[in-house]
Amino acid sequence: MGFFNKIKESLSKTRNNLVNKLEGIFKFSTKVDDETLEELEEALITADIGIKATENLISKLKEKVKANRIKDTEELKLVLKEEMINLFPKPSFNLKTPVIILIVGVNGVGKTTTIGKLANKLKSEGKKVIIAAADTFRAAAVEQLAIWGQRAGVEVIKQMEGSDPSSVLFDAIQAGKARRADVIICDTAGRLHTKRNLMEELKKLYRVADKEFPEAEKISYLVLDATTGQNAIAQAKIFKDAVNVNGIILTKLDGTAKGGVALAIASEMEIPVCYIGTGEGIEDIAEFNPREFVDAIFS
Ligand SMILES: Nc1nc2c(ncn2[C@@H]2O[C@H](COP(=O)(O)OP(=O)(O)OP(=O)(O)O)[C@@H](O)[C@H]2O)c(=O)[nH]1
Ligand SMILES: [Mg+2]
Repeated sequence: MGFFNKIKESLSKTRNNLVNKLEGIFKFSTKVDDETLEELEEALITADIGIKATENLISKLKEKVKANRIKDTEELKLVLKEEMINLFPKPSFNLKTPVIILIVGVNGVGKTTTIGKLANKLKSEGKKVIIAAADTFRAAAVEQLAIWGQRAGVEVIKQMEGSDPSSVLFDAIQAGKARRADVIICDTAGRLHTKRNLMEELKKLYRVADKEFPEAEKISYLVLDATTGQNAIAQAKIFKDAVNVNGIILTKLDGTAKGGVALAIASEMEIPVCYIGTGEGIEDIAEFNPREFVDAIFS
């Protein structure tokens, strides 16, 4: 299956959700009037696009309808697509190496799985990758990551369950330097005893990365689960306030009708979505491309 077709397939429920609503609006009339825009606004909000992104889109559409004298709903759809694409901050993919990538997010969103996929992808692009198993809190987390490391053919640096996460990252950095790794990807816990603990722990990992490998680039990706819809935004805000977040990885787009949340994230967080997860397999990750994403929703 081609790359675009795969994204399209994983977005099928999202597409049905949104497109059915749009068809419902456009069914009775192909004429664009105030009522059309009001119904469209409602449809977008209920398609998980969120209030802010929806208001943004509707106000742009109103301007365009007036300026370009848009009377036809087919034309309106095209403008809507373009404005959706414009909502996304541009992701940047010129990963400078060596780089330490911290993967953060609440429990169960897909951090460990994403690390397996990302390690595999970067390795296939010719990068030398090392993984740090710094989720030492959850039982079996290290073992789960070790299996992903095996699948990807990438070394996993680990310690005993319960050991200090920053000490695992420290070890991984030493290993990375010794083996001239391009990329060190660090797993983190999604849950500790309290939220404050978790953020303090993450801050400590950032400090260790800066101190032990100052010449390396540091990137942190926040992993969000698309199936949680608007709740993902709430999570993103908590992380963004506490630690530096450079990009978002939106997982589980397959099998959810809530893919529209990508637009909500784009306009509320002003953090680029960098990758999307489209399944549980090692190949089920793609660099996020706004046009491709919007095309897949509408096609
Ligand atoms: N369908 C689908 N499932 C996914 C995707 N990414 C992850 N999963 C599944 O989500 C579940 C949780 O994934 P993990 O990678 O263990 O999540 P985590 O964030 O590391 O969880 P904790 O370690 O408990 O914090 C697993 O069953 C994964 O297979 C995706 O893109 N699509
Ligand atoms: Mg995990």
